[in-house]
Amino acid sequence: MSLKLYFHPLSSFCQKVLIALYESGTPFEPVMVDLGNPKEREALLKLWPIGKFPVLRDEAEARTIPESSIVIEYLDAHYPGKALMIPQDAELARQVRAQDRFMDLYLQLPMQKIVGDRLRPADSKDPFGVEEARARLKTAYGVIESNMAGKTWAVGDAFTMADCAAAPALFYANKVQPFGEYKAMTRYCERLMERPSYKRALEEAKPYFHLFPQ
Ligand SMILES: N[C@@H](CCC(=O)N[C@@H](CS)C(=O)NCC(=O)O)C(=O)O
Repeated sequence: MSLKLYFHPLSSFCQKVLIALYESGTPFEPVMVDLGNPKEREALLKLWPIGKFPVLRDEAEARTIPESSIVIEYLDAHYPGKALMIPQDAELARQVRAQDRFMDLYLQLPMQKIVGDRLRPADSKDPFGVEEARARLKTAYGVIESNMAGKTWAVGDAFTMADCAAAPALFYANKVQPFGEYKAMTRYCERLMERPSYKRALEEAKPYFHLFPQ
């Protein structure tokens, strides 16, 4: 098989790409990476020295593609399946990319900061950084709440890369900082969790949920 996805089922950025792959139905070989396993970590670092996943390897073209959004762009451009995650209309595509950046930078990253802090040793915590992350999440929640009022998906009428990014980011963000009164965002998250592509990614992540620091 030409496409290999280096990933872990629990990882939110990996789930973002899995959703796109399940939406398009593009065949790929999943290569699960346990970062706690020195050999597997080494293999990932060889592919992508930054050591973060997901990473897509296209053996047929001898190309290595890191970065979740770029992987989705690559799949749409080179292996289009039954659904495109980036619309062909240039203005809609811009809106999708803008929402995708928003979900990654202002939801995923602060959520990761809070989760990451829970995994730090007791004498290396960063309470100031965590407070900053919580404030950023609250602001992001307000923005999403107004964006999602009266809407089904983040941009236009179709499910796009913006929704791929939003699904795992919202799922985990709600665990570290519950949505509370944000009704439109709560309903959006529920819709995302019912979407078959994300349902499948979540099912596959379930065996690893115990690794998520509560
Ligand atoms: N900007 C990257 C972020 C990827 C990322 O942060 N992945 C996390 C898992 S969700 C990771 O690899 N963490 C392991 C580490 O940082 O060592 C993307 O969009 O793919």
